[in-house]
Amino acid sequence: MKNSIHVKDGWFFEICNMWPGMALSLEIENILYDEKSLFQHIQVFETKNHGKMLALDGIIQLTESDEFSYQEMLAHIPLFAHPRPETVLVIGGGDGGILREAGRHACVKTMDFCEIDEMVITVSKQFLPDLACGFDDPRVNVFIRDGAAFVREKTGRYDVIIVDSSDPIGPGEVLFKKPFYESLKNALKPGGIIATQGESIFLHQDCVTNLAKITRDLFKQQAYACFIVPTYPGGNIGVCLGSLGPELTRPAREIPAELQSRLKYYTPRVHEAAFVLPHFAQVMLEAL
Ligand code: SPD
Repeated sequence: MKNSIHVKDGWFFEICNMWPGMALSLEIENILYDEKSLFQHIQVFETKNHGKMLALDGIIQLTESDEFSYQEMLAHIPLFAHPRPETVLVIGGGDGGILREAGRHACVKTMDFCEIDEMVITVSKQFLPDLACGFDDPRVNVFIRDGAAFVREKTGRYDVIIVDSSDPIGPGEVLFKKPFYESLKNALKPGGIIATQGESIFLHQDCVTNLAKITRDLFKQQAYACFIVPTYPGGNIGVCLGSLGPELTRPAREIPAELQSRLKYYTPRVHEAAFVLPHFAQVMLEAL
């Protein structure tokens, strides 16, 4: 097994100053990939019990055992809240999982995809084919660029924009700032919706309240949903949403039975339930 700063005695440790005093560990069997790209340290592990795992700069992005929860919720909440999403932009998420989910919507005609780090796509195609299959969809147009710069150039172009960022440290930092959200809003068609990776309501309260404030200032409607992902710190993560029109907290369309049968986490009831927050979080976000 190759040496890595995040691996000791056969265990991977996610240790990050965003959640001081705790670590998340998974037992691993092998390091399949361990290289630095121009932007970040990319690692793929074979874990003992959770399938393959992708980590960027030592932070778990996904494991094969529970990735469905994150990809389905980040993609299907905004896509089902929109009455007819035809043009979609996905920023970040070079593994392809969000594209895989967005592609399940027959009404979607084009999916622009912008990722700063081409090596994440290459590595995912090699090691994570069940996610990277998202790139096989002929409706996908791939742009290898800084997502903030890409979206700045677009006006009134998209029905739904999904931002699958890493944490606000390193290349993802700019994706948590107000100017980026102003660009996202400007890139939406009338009635459009944005959904962004919203960190944990338990562990990253400054980040969550900051995103809620930004979206509240800019959008007609704003909401925060949270859900379970066992292999993220605290076992949960959220989505921050802004809408120029449609109600966010319930689906605007029925889910086709065939599509529902292929999903493991998202249902219309789970969509609505994800916005029902614990009391401390409700108070925190209402106090803004
Ligand atoms: N704290 C980790 C957040 C990871 C968000 N991005 C995951 C990428 C999966 N498509």
